[in-house]
Amino acid sequence: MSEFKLIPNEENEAATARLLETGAKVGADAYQFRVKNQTPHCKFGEQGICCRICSMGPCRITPKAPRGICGCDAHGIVGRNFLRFVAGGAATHSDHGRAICETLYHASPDGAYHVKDPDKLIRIAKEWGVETEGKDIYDLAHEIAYLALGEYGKVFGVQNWLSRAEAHTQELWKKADIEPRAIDREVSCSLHMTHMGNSSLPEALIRQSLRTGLADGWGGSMAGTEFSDVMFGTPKPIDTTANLGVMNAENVNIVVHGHDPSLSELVCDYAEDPEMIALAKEQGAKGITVSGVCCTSNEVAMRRGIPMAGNFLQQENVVLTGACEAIVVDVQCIFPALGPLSKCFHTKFITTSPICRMPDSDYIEFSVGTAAEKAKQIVKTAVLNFKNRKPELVHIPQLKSKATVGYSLEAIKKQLDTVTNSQVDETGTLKPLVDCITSGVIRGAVAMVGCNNPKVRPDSAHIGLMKKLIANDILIVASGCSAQAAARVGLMDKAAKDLCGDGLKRVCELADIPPVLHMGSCVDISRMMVLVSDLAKDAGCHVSQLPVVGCAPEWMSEKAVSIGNYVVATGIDTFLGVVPQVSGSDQVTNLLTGGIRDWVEAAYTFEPDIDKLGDEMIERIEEKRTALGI
Ligand code: BF8
Ligand code: SF4
Repeated sequence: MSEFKLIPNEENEAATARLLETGAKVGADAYQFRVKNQTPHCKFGEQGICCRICSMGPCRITPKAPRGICGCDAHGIVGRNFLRFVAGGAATHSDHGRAICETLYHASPDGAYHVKDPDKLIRIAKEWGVETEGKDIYDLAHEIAYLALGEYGKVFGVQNWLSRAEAHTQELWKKADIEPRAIDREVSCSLHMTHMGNSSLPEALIRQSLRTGLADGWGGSMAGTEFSDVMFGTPKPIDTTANLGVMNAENVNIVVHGHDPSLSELVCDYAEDPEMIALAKEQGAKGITVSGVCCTSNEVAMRRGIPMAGNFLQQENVVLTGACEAIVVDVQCIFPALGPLSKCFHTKFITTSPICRMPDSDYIEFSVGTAAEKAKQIVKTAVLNFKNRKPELVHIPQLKSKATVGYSLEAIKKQLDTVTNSQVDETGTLKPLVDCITSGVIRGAVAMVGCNNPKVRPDSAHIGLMKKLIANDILIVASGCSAQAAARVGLMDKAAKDLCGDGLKRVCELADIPPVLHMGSCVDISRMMVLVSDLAKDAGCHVSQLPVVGCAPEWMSEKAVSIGNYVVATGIDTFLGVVPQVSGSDQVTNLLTGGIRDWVEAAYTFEPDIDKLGDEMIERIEEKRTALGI
């Protein structure tokens, strides 16, 4: 029997409880207390039947008041609220992607940002029909970045990257009239459709939700992923560590948090600068440790092996260690609570983006032109803050797991290639994976994604489901906070193969991979879309026929629902453990959980009982195998 053990949930929870004791000493607030104040939640909000899009309202639907003042019924209100939610998520991911394109547009050999993966840039240029012959790589980068920025407001036509999808998927999109046009247009059109006095027909609202989701996944998020790879390198398998124990009590601790690697990459660079390390030593520290929270952590872990301190619901914990000199944030998923919380400690809460301004923070605006100087200023601020630490408040839970991360699509194909020694072209093949699935050695795959959420015992659904799935020979690709949940407990340790069924275990051994593959941040779910499309092409079937499903058991953000929409619209059944705020309309619920299957050959399952959710996923995978005759 194997000695390998995951860190149990109880140990993580005990660590949090111990940190909250430190918090109590300094009068710190924490999400656990705020949840209590906010519970029970407003029933109208939970069901999606409160409308406040015009000032005749707010209107709330009850049996006695079945229509708002304008006459809109529950189905229209729920559908509009859902579409606005999706538009918020698509806008957020896509604007992140736009920032990456802008950074690439300004990349230069002697500037702060470079082209680290010229091959990938050339591949994209060829895909987009741009001449590459004899062009300086930076000229090409600027040309492609300009074209990519144009995708946000393109006058006519649909997103360039739709052509990466399997042919049948593209046909479905055309037939359902959900091919995304300009990214900004889809977001804008969603807001237009949901303005007072426009659409209240659920079918039209949900159709636009799918289209807007696709503008994210096959547009804005894909730009974020692809051009981050071009600038910072396409991830390859790399070893790192995860959980709060990656922080080091003897070092200056800088925690990077947010989503845009343009900031965190440079912070990591300067943290390695001998001048900064010498300064840290002068302050009495032994060195500098950078660790990450949320998706920015995924970005720098995958490309540089920077340790992962935790996911979304760990962000307050890193400050509660009393050993965090600076928590440096860019955009998205950042608790405004970090401002007041950091004031209870010596921690500097450094905001950097005009998109994310918060009270009680030190604002050091970061932009492409001043990136190097600002990154240095941030690192220096953290280092000089070491002497303000209060040793009596320092407690870092000694929990740490090993993890191998960085499985981009390119890396997965390469890894498979090393197993089979097959002759592959530069873009590789997934045929060995197809063979494993066809033969039944692996039953299928699940994309585990999304946040954690206090409505679910944090991370328990992610971990419980992953354990169940790998024991059933189902391979997992993970991203975002789900990936970090896995890494924190040890599921990305290659030794976790011992928790798999015999088939998956053998594959992990042969391919030298962990059973849960870290594919990156949430924008990197675009990698998964290309993965399933290529898998379908290599298997000679449609995406919707593959024994593959998606799952976000603890999701919380608008971005997560935008993701859900493009995953479903790509033909992948998607399982949610937190029910979206649509239960006030059976018409909208029925569309999402069934009706949209007529358009995209996939739909949602909402199931808060996590055990059942797991069973239903396994059942779906087996149904698909049976239908394929494998
Ligand atoms: O984009 S998984 S909590 S960190 S929204 Fe946020 Fe959710 Fe984490 Fe990354 Ni994604
Ligand atoms: Fe009420 Fe209609 Fe205005 Fe919504 S749009 S707040 S339902 S009057």
